[in-house]
Amino acid sequence: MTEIHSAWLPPEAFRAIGSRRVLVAGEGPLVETVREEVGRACAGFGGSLADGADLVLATWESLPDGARKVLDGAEPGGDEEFLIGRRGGVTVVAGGPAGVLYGLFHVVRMGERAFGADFAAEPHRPAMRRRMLDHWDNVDVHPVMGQVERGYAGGSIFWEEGGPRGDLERVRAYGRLLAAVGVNAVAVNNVNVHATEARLLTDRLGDVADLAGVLRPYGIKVHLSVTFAAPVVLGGLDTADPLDEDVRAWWAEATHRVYEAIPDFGGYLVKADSEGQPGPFAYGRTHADGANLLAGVLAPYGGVVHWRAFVYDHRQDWRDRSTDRARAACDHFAPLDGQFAENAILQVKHGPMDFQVREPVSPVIAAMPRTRLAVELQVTQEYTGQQRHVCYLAPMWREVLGFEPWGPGGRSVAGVAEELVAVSNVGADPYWTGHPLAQANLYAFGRLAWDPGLDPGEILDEWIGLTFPDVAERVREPLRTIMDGSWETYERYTAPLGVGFMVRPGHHYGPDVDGYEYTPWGTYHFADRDGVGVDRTRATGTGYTGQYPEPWSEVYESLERCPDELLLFFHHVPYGHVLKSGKTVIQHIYDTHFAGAEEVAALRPVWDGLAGLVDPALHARVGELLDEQLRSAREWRDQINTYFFRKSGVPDAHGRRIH
Ligand code: GCV
Repeated sequence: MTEIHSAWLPPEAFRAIGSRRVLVAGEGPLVETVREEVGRACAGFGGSLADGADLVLATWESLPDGARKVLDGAEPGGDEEFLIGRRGGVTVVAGGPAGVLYGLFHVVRMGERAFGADFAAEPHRPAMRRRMLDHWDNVDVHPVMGQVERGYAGGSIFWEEGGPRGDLERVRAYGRLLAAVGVNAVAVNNVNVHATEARLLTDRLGDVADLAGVLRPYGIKVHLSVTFAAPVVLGGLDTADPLDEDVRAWWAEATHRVYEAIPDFGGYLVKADSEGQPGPFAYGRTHADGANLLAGVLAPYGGVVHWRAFVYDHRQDWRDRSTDRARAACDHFAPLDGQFAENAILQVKHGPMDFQVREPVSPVIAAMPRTRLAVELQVTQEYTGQQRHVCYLAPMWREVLGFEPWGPGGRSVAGVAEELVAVSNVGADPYWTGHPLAQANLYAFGRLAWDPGLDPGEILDEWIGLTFPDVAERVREPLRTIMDGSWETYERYTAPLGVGFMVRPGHHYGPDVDGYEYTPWGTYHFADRDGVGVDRTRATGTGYTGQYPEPWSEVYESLERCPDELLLFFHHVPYGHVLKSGKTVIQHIYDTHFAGAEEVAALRPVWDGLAGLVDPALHARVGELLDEQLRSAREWRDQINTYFFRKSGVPDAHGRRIH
């Protein structure tokens, strides 16, 4: 067992509730969880769980008449919705069972404000129907990827060396943290499904049921990544053809057994025909055929299949300039719009490539109006510093969710997507996330999935207030300084102007400008002595810009109109090309890389100033990581600047040291 860090739910965060007289009314496991939480808080802070003179937390059916009046006769909404209001010294929260749970944590976030001046009843409901974390956790330790693929926080909280980790207390604590930010679904194994993991669907199902049992009281459903080849590798059939009757019967039987073991099982998650995973292409079938097979067997039980759109050729020839990985998802899936079953959800990475620090929004999001979509984010920091660098990602996610694919005033990504999914950054590390400050990313993901309109700075403030309740006012400004702009700082010292992928192949940490340039992965920058960038225009390039509706198809096509930060994603330009900022591309590269590394150097003294305010072990951990971040940022600065200086021969206008 590892020590469990309280993250954003330290006992102190419950003081306002725990020092009051609280009534919890209603039945069922979720309301029981609320009762337990309030009971524990009251035991700690002198309140009582009984009469509700200060706070009522109740399901609609159990709401006492007096309390109902406080809510001004508002009508009940869905299971996850709640209303909160305050009148005459009583705060009332009422909703469906999940709504009461979310309402409790809302009151925790409000703290004393929940018990101050009266306020009229306000409804709260999640913007996204499903708010889900995908764990890329392996049951067996994978020889290359380890226990958790792209995991930077130690082992898995679910699995260890071939079996369940067995620390269900930790899983329960995880569920509690997730419920507090509104997450309601978790996929418990890697989308790359290897031999042992495949068996979670059959003879190892009991291990999944154990996790479901622990997460259920927090309103979290368990989902499972399955291999499309399961009928062959587990069932002994000679085909996994989605249109074959025996294949369908096998999946139907397997799914029936899953629901016998886990009646509220969420569904399957599938990575098919992608990076070596099996899929319907082997049988000449489409991805809609594949997804609909699984949707069909899940439908009787209310389950869903999440089918990933991350499909591209990872064995392409770098000499072939016509193949463009960015195009692949749209090329594969847009023609299938309207063909997916009602309970099939297409899970689309937010950008067309792979979670780079800066990408345009995936064109798939606008291209499939008749398909249910989940947008996938990456909380685990594969390409954003691997939880050794501070990189608060909420500002990036907010931009993605607020992007309007049909132009200003049109629907936003948040309005198109039904669900928000993210790859979790959690592991067996005592701080959950390796870097203690990376907890803020997990927190922000849940909050944005609930309300994509939230301001990232306010989310950060909220997280600071909950995580460091005793010293919040003293640590707030320093933490804002360190975290608020950290995504843009990270962008400055890594790959420039949206070009992406200048990381070391394989592990993806640290710079390697040409690391992927001559590989089959389709991630190129095409730098030569004259210029850099990928021509994705319709006029002279791969035609990718044509996958967007107007106005973006025109904006991105145009060298003049394309936003600076995405210039090299869409265009190949000479080093002397002048950006909207007035700088040349080469000078921009030098300036941002010097600036980014300097910004990182300024963080350590700010953090040092928090010594004595935060837990010493946490203080030491972050200090060490900031040192590594600075070392790495300088390495990035020097490799990128040197590379482009040597290619271009253009000196830095300010004569700074380039090697
Ligand atoms: C789980 C990237 C990562 C892989 C990951 C893949 C995916 O390529 O590097 O580790 O595989 O994305 O999203 O499926």
